[in-house]
Formats: sequence, C-alpha cells, structure tokens
Amino acid sequence: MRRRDLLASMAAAGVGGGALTVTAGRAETVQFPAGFVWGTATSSYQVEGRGDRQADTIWDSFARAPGAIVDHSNGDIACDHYHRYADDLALMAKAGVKAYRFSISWARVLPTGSGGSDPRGLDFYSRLTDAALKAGIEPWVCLFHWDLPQALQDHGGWSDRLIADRYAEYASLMAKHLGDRVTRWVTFNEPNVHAIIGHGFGEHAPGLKSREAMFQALHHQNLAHGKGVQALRATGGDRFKLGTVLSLQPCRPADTAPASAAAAQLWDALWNRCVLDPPLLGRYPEALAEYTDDLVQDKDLAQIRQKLDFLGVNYYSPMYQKTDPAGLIGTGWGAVPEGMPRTAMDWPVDPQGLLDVLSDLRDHYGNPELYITENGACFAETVATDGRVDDAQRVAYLHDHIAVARRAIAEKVNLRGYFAWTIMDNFEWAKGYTAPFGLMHVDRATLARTPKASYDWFAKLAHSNTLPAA
Ligand code: IFM
Repeated sequence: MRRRDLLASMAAAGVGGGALTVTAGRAETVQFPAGFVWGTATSSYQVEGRGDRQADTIWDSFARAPGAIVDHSNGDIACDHYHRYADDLALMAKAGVKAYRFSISWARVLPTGSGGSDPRGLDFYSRLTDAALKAGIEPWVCLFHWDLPQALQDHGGWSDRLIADRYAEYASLMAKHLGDRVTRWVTFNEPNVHAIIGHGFGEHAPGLKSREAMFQALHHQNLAHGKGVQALRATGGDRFKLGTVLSLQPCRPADTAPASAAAAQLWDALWNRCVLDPPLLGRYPEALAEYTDDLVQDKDLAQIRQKLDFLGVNYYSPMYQKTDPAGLIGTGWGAVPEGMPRTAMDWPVDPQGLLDVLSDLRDHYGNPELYITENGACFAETVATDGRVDDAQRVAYLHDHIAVARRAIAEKVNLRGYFAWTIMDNFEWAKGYTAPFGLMHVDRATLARTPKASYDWFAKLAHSNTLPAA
C-alpha cells in the first residue's frame, strides 16, 4: 500500500472515536491507547560482543567459514553491549522506551548447553535486568535468538529430539535466576527463520542445506517451546507472562498462474503455519504432513500447545512465491511486483502486509494479546562527520507501519505494543555490519552511538503516545 493510499484508507475506515482523528484523507492526530507499550529489541550475538564468554556458539563457528558473512566480520565485538549496556539503557530511556526485549546467550550461561553454569554469564544478565528496571524499562527476556551453544550443535543441534529437554532445563535455570525481577518471557525468536534459513537454505548458522534438518529444527524448537513454557510456569506460575515471537509474512503468488497460487499457499504452510499452528492450535498444517508425520510423536502436540499470555509478531515484508521443482518443498522466490519500493535488504515495503498478518491472527487464532516485537528497515545511509544520519526513509517506513498498527487496533486486533528493530546498528547476521537497522548509528572504530533522525522521531512518538508526521 502506498503512503497516500494508507492515509486515505485510514480516513475511509472512519475509526475516530476521539482516539484516532482523520480529516479529509490526512491524519491529524493518531493517538495510541493509554498503556500501549513502546519498546525496542536486540539479540545477544548481534550486540553483546564476546566479553568473557568461554564457549562458542554456532554463529562463532559459522562466521569463521570463508564467505559466510559478506564483510568477513563476526560478533566478537559487535556493539560491546556487554560492557556498555548501562549507557545503552540510558539512551533507550531518553527515547521514552518502556520495554527492552533482549536475548540470553545460552552459551554464556551454560557453556556446554547443559550441566555446569558460568556465574559470569548469569551475573551479566542479572546486572542487565537490574539496570533496565532502574532505568524504568521493563526487561523482556528472550531465551533463544539463534545462537545455540556449539557444544549442543556437536550433539546434533535441533536435529536431536533430546535438545528440547536441554532447553527446558536452561529455561528453568534462567527462570530461577531472573524470575524474581522478570515477568515477561519469550521462549523463541523466529524459530521459522532459524529452521528455514539456517537449516534449509544454509545462509545462517548452522549452515545446513537439508529439508530433513529443517523440519527437525522446526519440530524440535516447537517441542522445546512447549517444554520451556512448562518449565517457566513451574517457577513463575501465572505471575510470569509467557509468549513466543514469530516472523510472520504474507505469502503471495508471484504471478497469476494457478500453480503460483498453490506455491504461495504451500510456502505459507511452511513459513507461517508450521510455527503458529502447533503452539496455538495443536496441529501441523495438513499440506506438510508428508514431512512432519514421522517426526511428531504421541503427546508432542499436547506438549507444544501450552497456555500463552501473548504472541510476538515480527513483521518486515510480504513474500512472493512461484513453483520451483528444485526448491525445498517445490516452491521458490518469485519476483516482487514492479514498482513496489524495497529496502536495502531487497525486502518489499508493504505496510498493508502487517494488517494482513494481524487480521489473520484476530480471525483465525482467537485474537491473542499481540505485540509487534520487531519492525524496522535497513537503507543505504550517509553518515555525516558528526555521526548523524538523516534516515528519512526509515522514518517513513516506521511511520507507515505504526499507522497501520493503529488502524489494526481500531479494527479490533488485540495489539498492545510495538518494539522497533533495533535500537542501534549491529551485526546483521550474514550481512555483517553492512546492513544498518538501528535508530542509532554505531561507529565501528570507536563504537560511539549517535542517535539518527529516526531515534528523535521514535522518541517523540514514545513520549507523546501520538504518531508524529514522517
Ligand atoms: O536482525 C534480524 C533479527 O535478528 C531477527 N529479525 C529480523 C532482523 C532483521 O533482519
């Protein structure tokens, strides 16, 4: 949806009622409900730096493989958040951010993935939690954002069903360690991306190109999610607010051929439904039964489908599909419609896609309590000599997606918060440091953080609870 159309559609929606005022196709005041959570997110491997972590993760190993990371970089230094977290939290607080979703590096607290813990790792997350609370920011702790301990990968990683039990032990350790101060827990970040891009396409760690490994990773992460929720509840009961975070993308046919429509549906089953349906509906999509049936044992689905308090949605763009006999499940990437704007990741910009995802959750998954736990964009940037970046394209991207989020609320989607991805430029996986998504620029030589125009814009939004003009 183009920006002009978006504003016109908001007007047409007639969702006034005082909260959202629209005049003649031009939004005047777009106000969010009181208590709407404005947050930001990071992940351990992308920002922390190695610090005194003793054990490798699969991303350390992957980054050593020639050609795996475009700029041959790694997360050894990243943003050195491990040492600079207090300053980073102060910058978040200044921007009006009230929630910070960060992830735990499993290998930092349990170097071999299970058994003996490292007190330095546990202490770090304790200090980070305390500092967040002191800054008036609620910690949202994510237990897994792709950096599996290498020691577990050496035992088969997500192909080994027993990893679900190791994960539950790890969840229990963290619940006991932080549960007196943390109530918001996220079991997984984008298990679908980790399974499909890391185990199917081999473009992320652990670098496997195997359909079998991909489905194993999907199912065993789902199982770990279910067992993890039970472990967390055993410690925190209903005081804990538990959820998972999924990357959800509308899957659309790349052209008008009926085969492309079927391909898009099949890819949707893999990308979206394989991680949505088991935890929320207790089943796998029928269309993929030939791959999942042998993996799913008695009682697995009951273990996976646990009561959740919220669902996190990471949204960036839609996907376009066509048939491809050589593809993982017989489908492949199709062309993005001509004229559709794209980010520097080549991802199509389509705020309407966010509404599609949220409406689907309202209509087909019981309208759970939702948070947009990631949204943001990467564009080519010019850094001024003082480190400032006038990232007008990012501001427009955020504006248009957040406007859609407000519209979704008006259309009865149970949306309670929005987390910008991400507070600062960081290690963008296979793209290394070449793909900035941050509201703050990070100088790679000095690691100095400089707020961009988007930081100022987001701060206005978070402080006023009202959408500023782009
Ligand atoms: O940087 C990633 C993040 O780790 C997971 N979601 C998408 C972001 C942008 O690619």
